[in-house]
Amino acid sequence: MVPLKRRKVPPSNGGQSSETNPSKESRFPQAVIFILERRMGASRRTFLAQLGRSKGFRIEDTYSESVTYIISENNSGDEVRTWLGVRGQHQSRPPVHLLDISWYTESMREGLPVAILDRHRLLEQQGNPVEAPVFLAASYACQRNTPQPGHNTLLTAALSVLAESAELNGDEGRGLAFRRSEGLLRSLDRRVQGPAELRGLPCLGDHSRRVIQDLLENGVSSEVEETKSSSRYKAMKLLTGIFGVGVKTAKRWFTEGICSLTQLETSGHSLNAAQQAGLKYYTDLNQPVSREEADAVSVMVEDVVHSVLPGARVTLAGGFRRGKMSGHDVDFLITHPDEGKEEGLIHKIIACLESRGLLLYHQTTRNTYRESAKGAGRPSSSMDRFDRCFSIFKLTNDSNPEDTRRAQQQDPERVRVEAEQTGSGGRPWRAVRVDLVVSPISQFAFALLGWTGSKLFEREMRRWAVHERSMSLSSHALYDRNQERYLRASSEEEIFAHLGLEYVSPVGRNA
Ligand code: 8GT
Ligand code: MN
Repeated sequence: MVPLKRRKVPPSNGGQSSETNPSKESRFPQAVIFILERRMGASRRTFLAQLGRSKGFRIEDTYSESVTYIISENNSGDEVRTWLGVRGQHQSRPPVHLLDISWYTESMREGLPVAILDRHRLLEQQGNPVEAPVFLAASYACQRNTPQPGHNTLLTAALSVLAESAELNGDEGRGLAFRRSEGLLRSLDRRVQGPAELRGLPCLGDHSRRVIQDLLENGVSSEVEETKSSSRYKAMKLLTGIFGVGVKTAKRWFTEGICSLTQLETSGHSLNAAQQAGLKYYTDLNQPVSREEADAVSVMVEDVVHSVLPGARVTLAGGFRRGKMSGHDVDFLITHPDEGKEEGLIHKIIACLESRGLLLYHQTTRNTYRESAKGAGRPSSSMDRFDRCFSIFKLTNDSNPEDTRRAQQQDPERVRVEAEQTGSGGRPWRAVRVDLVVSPISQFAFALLGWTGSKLFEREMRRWAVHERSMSLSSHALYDRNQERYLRASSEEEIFAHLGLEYVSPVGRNA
C-alpha cells in the first residue's frame, strides 16, 4: 500500500516552485532536487526549499521520475526508497542520488551542488550505525526464546546478585526489576559490546542500565562488588541457604547478630524439623546437583513409582527439563493416565522410598485445589495445591566420588562436623533435595508448564495472561475471564496457543 503522506500532494508554495516560477531559471539543470518531508517536518522543508530556489537550484515539490537528487534527514536509503516507491535504476533515465541533508546544506553554503562524497550518501539501514538498535526483544519473557546460559554471563551474573540482594532484603519489586533485566540480557543472541547497543530495549530500568554500563566500560560494577562483600548479603545468603529457612527467619536471626552456622547452632534457637535437616546436610544441599545425579535420582523415583502404581508417569521438570546442567534440587511431576488413580499415590511413594532407606527427610502437603466458579484460584499465589513432597534423598554417590573430595577442599571443618553427626566418615552417599509433585492427568499440562519454570518465565506468562488476554493462568488451570470459562489443554503447546503466544520449548524458557 502507498503510504498516505506520499499520496498527498503538498500545498503549492505560493508560486515559488521552479515550475510555477520559470522567471528564476535553474542554474544547475542536471540537479533536480526533491526534499523529503518525512522526519523533517513541513516548515523546515519549506524553508530549505525556498533557500535552494533563491540560490538557483531546481527544487521539485513532488517526487517524479525526473528527480535526480533526493534529500532526506534521519531516514535510511531503504526507507526512502520504500516511501517514495523508487525502483531500481533505468538506463533510460539519469541516476537518482539518495543523499543526506548534509549534502544539501553544504551545497547551499557553496552556492552550487557539491561533489557527492560517501558520507553524503544515505546508509541502507535505519539511522546511524553507532546508534542503531542492534537488538530486538519482546517485552514479556514468555515471548522470547531464552537459552542457558546466554551470551552475556558477565552481565546476567551481576544483575542476578543485585536481584538476589533485593529479594533477601524483602524488596520484591526491586528484585523483579533486576530479574527482568537479567532475563532480557540472557535472551540476546550475542554478546553486548557497548551500552549504545541497548538503546530501545524493553525491561531495562535506569538502575540496571547504570550497572550494565559500568560492567561494559570497566569490567566491574562497584555496586555489585560492594553487595557481594557486604556482611548482610553474605549472612542472609548463608542463612537462607539452609533448607527450611526463608527470608523472614533469616532476617530475624541476622538482626540478632547470627551470621554463621556455628552461631546459629549455639544460639539456643529451636529449629523445626526441616531446618534441622537443612543444617545437618548443609554442605551437601549447597553443592549443586549435577545432571548425572539428577538422572540417578530419576531412575530411583521411576522405579519406586512404577512399583507402587504401574502405568504411572514420571516427568523430570524444573531446571533440568530446561536443559540446565546443574540445579539446587530435582523436581518431578507424577501422574497417571486414568484420572483418580493418582489419589493417595504420594503416600505410597513415600512409604516405598522409606522402606528402601532412600529418604533422609520428607514433608508432604495435601492437595486442596478445587476449581472455583470465579476462576483459577489466585494466580499470583506462588504455592500450588498439588499433593507434594519436599524431601531430601540419600543418593549413593559411587557415581561421583569427586563430590566428597571437592566438599572437603571447600570446607573441611563442616564436612568433619557433618560426618560426625551423620556417622558416615567418608560416606558413600550424599544428600540431595528432591521435590515430588502429583497431578491429576486433567491438570498435567498446566502442572508441567508451571513446574518447568523458570520462575521469571512463569511469572511473565501469568502477567501476559492477565494483561494481554484477560485470563488467569496457574499450575492447575487457565481461566478465560471474558468467556467466564476454563480452557482445557492436554499439552503445553495448547496452553501457549490459548494465550496467543508462540510456543517456546523448555530449553528456551531460561529467562
Ligand atoms: P534450580 O535449578 O535452582 O532447581 O531451578 P528451578 O528448577 O528452575 O527452580 P525450582 O525452585 O526448583 O522450581 C521449579 C519450578 O517450579 C519453578 O519454575 C517454580 O516457579 C515452579 N513452581 C510451581 N509451583 C511452585 C511452588 O508452589 N513452589 C515452588 N517453590 N516452585 C513452584 O509451579
Ligand atoms: Mn529445581
